[in-house]
Amino acid sequence: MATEETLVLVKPDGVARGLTGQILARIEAKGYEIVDIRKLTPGREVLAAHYAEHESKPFYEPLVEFMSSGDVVAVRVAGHRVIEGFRSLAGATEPTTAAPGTIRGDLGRDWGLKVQQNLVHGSDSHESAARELALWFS
Ligand code: DAT
Ligand code: MG
Repeated sequence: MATEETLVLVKPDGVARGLTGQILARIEAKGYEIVDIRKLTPGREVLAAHYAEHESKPFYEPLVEFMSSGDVVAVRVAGHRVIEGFRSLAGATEPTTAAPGTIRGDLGRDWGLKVQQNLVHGSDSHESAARELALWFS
């Protein structure tokens, strides 16, 4: 059986705040493997494809604007049940209520903006992981 893989993004807030290393360290400390990694400022095209499910939502424009505002670090991470495992490491979407011990709970906060800046993205299913890895590592 092939090892499961997920896409992790350290978002522009994480990169700008100098938290990339801490976030990668948590992934490695958990025992997952960093298979590939790249730093880039994503264009609207990749973000529109990445966030297609949110197109009709009120936070969509602010989300695309935020995600294209600076460098992100895209990471291909491997391990048994890593999709679910990284979502657990990341914590809930809202950093205010994300559990302490999680990346968003420990390192994130609400800045009162139109979009939540919550440091990381992690694929939410096998289908999303396959689609997103193809998008960011093609
Ligand atoms: P997640 O990143 O936890 O999978 P999501 O896919 O529902 O969350 O949303 C994508 C991103 O959009 C999320 O990380 C932060 C932002 N976001 C989601 N819901 C929001 C809301 N109600 N208000 C502001 N920003 C939101
Ligand atoms: Mg999501």
